[in-house]
Parts: sequence; C-alpha cells; structure tokens
Amino acid sequence: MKTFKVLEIKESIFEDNNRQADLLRDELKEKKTFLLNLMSSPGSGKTTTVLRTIDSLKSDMNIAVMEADIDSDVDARAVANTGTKVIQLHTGGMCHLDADMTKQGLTGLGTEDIDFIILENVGNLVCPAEFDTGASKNAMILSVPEGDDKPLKYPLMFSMVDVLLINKIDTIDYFDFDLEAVKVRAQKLNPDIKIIPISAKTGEGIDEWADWIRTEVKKWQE
Ligand SMILES: Nc1nc2c(ncn2[C@@H]2O[C@H](COP(=O)(O)OP(=O)(O)O)[C@@H](O)[C@H]2O)c(=O)[nH]1
Ligand SMILES: [Mg+2]
Repeated sequence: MKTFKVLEIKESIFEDNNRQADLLRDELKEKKTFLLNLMSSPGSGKTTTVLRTIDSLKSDMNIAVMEADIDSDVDARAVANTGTKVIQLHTGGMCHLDADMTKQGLTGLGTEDIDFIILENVGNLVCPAEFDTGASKNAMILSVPEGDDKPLKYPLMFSMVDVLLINKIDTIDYFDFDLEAVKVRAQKLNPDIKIIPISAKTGEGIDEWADWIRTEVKKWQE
C-alpha cells in the first residue's frame, strides 16, 4: 500500500500553460494577428530564415519579430537592421518560452496593425516542444549538418509542428543526409506535416515557404 502522495507537478504546469495558450490564441485571432513559433537547435538557421522570410513578405504584410534568447541581443540587432519591428526577450536561463512569456513579449512589442509575427524560440529541440506558446502555427527547422536521425531522437518536436523546414539544403552533397529518410520518419510521427527543403543562404525553397505563410495568414484573418 502506498503511504505517500505523488504530485504530478509537471502535468499541472502543462495544463495551466495550455489554458493560457488557448486564451492567447483567441486574442490573436480576434486581432487578426498571425503568430508563428519557429523552433530548432542552435545554429540550424532560424535567424537567417527569419531575415529571408521578411525579405519575401515585407511588401505583402506588416511583419514583426520576437527574438527569444537566454541572454544575448545578437539576433534582434540583425532583424532591427532590416528596419523590421523587433523585440528581444531574455529568458534568463530558461530553455523555452511559455504562453505567459509570449504574451509579455507581445505586449512589449505592440501588435497594433501587425499581420504576421515570427517568434524565434530559444534554440533547443526538447523544451520548446513541450510548451504551447499560443502561436497560430508551429514550425521547426532541421538543418542538413545536424543529421537525418533527428526525428528518431526528438520525436515530440516533429510530432507537434505544422511545418518542417529542412535548411542548408545547399550543403547536402557534403553530408550523409538522406532527405527521403527524414521525410518518411517525420511523416510517420506526423502524417499532416508540411515539409519544405530550403536554403536560407541561397534562397532555394523560400518561395514555397513564403506562399505557405501567405495562405495561412489569409486564413487566420478571414
Ligand atoms: N550553408 C548554409 N549556411 C546557413 C544556412 N542558413 C544559415 N546558415 C548559417 O548557419 C549559421 C547559423 O545560422 P543562424 O541563422 O544564426 O541560426 P540560429 O542559431 O538557428 O538562429 C550562420 O553561420 C548562417 O550563415 C543555409 O541555408 N546554408
Ligand atoms: Mg538565431
């Protein structure tokens, strides 16, 4: 017989966060502001992809960016140089953003008249997958040098995203990276996942990515 209590603390944290995330999503829908949560490991190309995406879409819609990082300002500076509205969020050691932190970021940023906000989440394939930020859609980047076994190692991340961008496709000849195997592994975890190979460096695949965003923003604003 059990003589002690077991408290599922983590579960209650998730339940609370999920509730706040749903409320935030409703608010964003009401304001017709589409929030994209972009996740990946450090160095896979989030900021470079953000810059390319801004360049492709800036004539079609009002864009803003939230850069989350443990402590640095490097990425926000890069985005600010393009003239795009941006805020840097310091998580102070936390490896992810939750819905409350995202809401604080949106308040600090100011969302008036903004159609599309990209949230560059903290570089990490584990914690960000566990916390719903309240985003309209979730995307992740897997870059070629990281290897084609990542869906096997980080299944939750691949299961919860709407889009998988396979970045640094320009380097595929130099790595043992089986693109078909990644597609099969990701689709096994997530049959509805949209997979777009891109190079944020050369611009390959960026048109398809920008089209996906245009379509989703339009649907969100209807
Ligand atoms: N060859 C190649 N390098 C890239 C590509 N995208 C990003 N990089 C490089 O990868 C490094 C990390 O990119 P960054 O955007 O800072 O990644 P983040 O840490 O995920 O934001 C930088 O040196 C980029 O220039 C790409 O498509 N091809
Ligand atoms: Mg970055």
